Amino acid sequence: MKLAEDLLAGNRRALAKAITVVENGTEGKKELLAKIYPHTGNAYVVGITGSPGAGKSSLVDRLTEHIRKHYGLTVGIIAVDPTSPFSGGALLGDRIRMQDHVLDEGVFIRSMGTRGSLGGLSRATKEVIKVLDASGMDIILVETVGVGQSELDIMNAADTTVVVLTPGAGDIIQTLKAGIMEIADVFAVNKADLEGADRTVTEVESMLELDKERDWTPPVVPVISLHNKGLDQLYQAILKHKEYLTESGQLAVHRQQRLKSEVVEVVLEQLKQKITREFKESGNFEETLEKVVKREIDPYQASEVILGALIR
Ligand SMILES: Nc1nc2c(ncn2[C@@H]2O[C@H](COP(=O)(O)OP(=O)(O)OP(=O)(O)O)[C@@H](O)[C@H]2O)c(=O)[nH]1
Ligand SMILES: [Mg+2]
Repeated sequence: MKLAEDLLAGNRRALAKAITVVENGTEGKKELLAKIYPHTGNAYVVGITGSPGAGKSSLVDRLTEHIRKHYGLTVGIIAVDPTSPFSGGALLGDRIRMQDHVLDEGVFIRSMGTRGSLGGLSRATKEVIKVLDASGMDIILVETVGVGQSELDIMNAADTTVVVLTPGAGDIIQTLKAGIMEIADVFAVNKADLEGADRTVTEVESMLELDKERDWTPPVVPVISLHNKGLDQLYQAILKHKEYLTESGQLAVHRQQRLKSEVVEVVLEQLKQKITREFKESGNFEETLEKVVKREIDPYQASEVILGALIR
């Protein structure tokens, strides 16, 4: 398969095309994923999440530049926007901010919208991660706004999760409500040029102190994306977490667990597709549904008829 070969050789156009193929589920997706899969597992995936407007995109942009300049590593960026129906090269806001990277061969940016299904978005994100990984990206940054379950699912694909907060108690409360406080491996208090940043750092630190059970205490790093401040401290905190995961053996364990549950996810997804397909093709299914409507059989009995037909 030429696309897979070109991608593995590091060709950028092939990379862009491959992402479109896995995202749209077009023909060749399964073959492509099968070909590239043995070449995945090398990239380190960092999730960046936080409330709307916390400065995630700015931070991803600045951090990418920092990593390129000082460490020479290649960086793949996936900006996931669950509120946007659009996918493709880059969304407008990101395009403006990220234009500096356009000429940098070591950076690849891709924005993803929902295209109708939130669950599908998290699946597609995981596949785009594999494509970037196989293309040889050293680090993959996944930005998503932390507001709901599907975003939590997306962050589940990350080795290290950075939660971005801003000064002021309101942001901590919002983050707590969204359930993303507990998924943080590292906290970045962005916009530390604004008033109250020190207090926010202290507040988060004392919250973390209450939980003495954990053997990794997330560092809280003040950052000013706007002025390129704190970027190396943040990067070092990410590396430290990576080192902790590696040395404790958890990195391997987490990755294995993720892959195993991914298989279940894919099986369920395929089953769903198969059922939907058969529903459309077979009159029997319609008949079964009608029986439920007429209260001749109940939904459980109907599901047994349908599942029975599937494994026939
Ligand atoms: N004062 C200050 N403003 C910042 C800083 N970083 C980002 N901003 C501003 O915060 C606003 C939001 O930044 P974004 O990077 O778009 O935030 P985001 O979290 O990606 O936003 P969404 O993706 O829409 O949720 C912009 O106006 C930025 O200029 C900072 O360090 N200090
Ligand atoms: Mg953003």
